[in-house]
Amino acid sequence: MSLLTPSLLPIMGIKMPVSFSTVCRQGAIAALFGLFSPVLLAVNYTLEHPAVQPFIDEMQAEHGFAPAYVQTLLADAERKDSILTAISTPAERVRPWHEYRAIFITQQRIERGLAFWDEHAEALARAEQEYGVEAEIIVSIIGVETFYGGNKGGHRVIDALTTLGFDYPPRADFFRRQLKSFLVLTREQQMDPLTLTGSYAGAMGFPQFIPSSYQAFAVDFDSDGKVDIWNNPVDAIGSVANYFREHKWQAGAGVAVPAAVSGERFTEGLTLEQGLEARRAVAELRALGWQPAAQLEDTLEVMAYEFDAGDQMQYWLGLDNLYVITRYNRSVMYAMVVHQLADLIREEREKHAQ
Ligand SMILES: [Ca+2]
Repeated sequence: MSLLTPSLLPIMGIKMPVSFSTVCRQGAIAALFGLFSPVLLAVNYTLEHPAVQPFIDEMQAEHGFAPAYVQTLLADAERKDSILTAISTPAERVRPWHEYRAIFITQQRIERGLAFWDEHAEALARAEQEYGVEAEIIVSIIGVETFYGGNKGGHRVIDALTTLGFDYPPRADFFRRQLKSFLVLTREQQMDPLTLTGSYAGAMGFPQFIPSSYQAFAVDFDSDGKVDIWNNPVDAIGSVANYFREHKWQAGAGVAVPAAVSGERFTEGLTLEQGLEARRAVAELRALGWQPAAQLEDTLEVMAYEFDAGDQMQYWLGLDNLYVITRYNRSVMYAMVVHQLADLIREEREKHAQ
C-alpha cells in the first residue's frame, strides 16, 4: 500500500515515481563520492541519536523487547539520504488523468495480469469465495502496486522506517509507529528484520502493505503457518482480499458509472474538491445537469468527478466500491486505474475462455 505522503499530495494527486530518477541520480553521485571520501560513511542509529534510547525503552515497555536486541538492530539500520530526498520531494505536478492512466494501463500490464490470474487461479477463486472480492480486483491491485511482484522495492524496511522515524520530523511519529509494528511482526513471524525489503516508505511485498496494515489485514492464505507477503503470492492474494472485505467491499455492486453533463450548473455537482468523503444524491446531480449512463436510485449518494481525458473531459459517478479502493491509496485516479485495469483483465480473460 502506497501511503507515501497522503497528507502532502492533493486528492487528485499521483503516487508515481516522480522522484525516482532524482533518487537514482543522487544515489549514484553519493556512491561515486563514497569511493573517495571517508566523510560519507553510513550513519547508523546508535545511542548517539537522541531518539534511539526512548524508542528502545518504549519497545521494552510496550512490547517486551529486550533493550540489547533493539539496540543491535538499530545500530545496523542505516540512515539513507535517498529516502529523505524521496519523501520530501513534492510531486512535480499533478498529472492529468490521460497521462496517469497511460502509465498503469498498458497491454503488458494486462497480459501479465492474465498470466498471474492463470498461475494463481485456485487461490483467486478461493479468495473471491471466502472474502467476497472479485479476482480481477485483487489481480489489478497487485498489478498496479508492484507489477505482479516484479517491483516490490529494494530498500531494507529497517532502513526506511528508521530513517523516516528518526530523521524526518514531519511524519516521524507515524513512521516510528510503523517501525514498532514492523519489529513486532517480524518477531511474530520469526523473520529477520534486517533483511526484509520494501519501498522507501516501508511498503512491503506484492501488495505493498505498510507494517500496521500487515498486522491488521495480512493472512496466511496457504496455511503454511507463515504470513509471507514478500515471497508468497497466495498469501498476498488472501491479504488483499481481506483488506478489501474489511473496508466493506461489496461484491458485484459496481465501482463507477460514466455520466453525460449538460447545462450551466453541472460543475456545482463535483464533489472531489470537498474531499473523497463528500457525496451528492443522484437526484441532486440530475437537477444540476448530470445524466448517469446506468440506472441509479435518486437517493443514492455518490462521488461526482471529472477527468481530463486529453481531447475531452470525462464525467463519472463513484459508488461505494470506488471509495473502498481509495482506502488502499487515497487518490481517485488510483482507484479508477485499479477499476479499469481490473475490467480490462477480466474482459481479456473471458475472451480467451471462449
Ligand atoms: Ca502462508
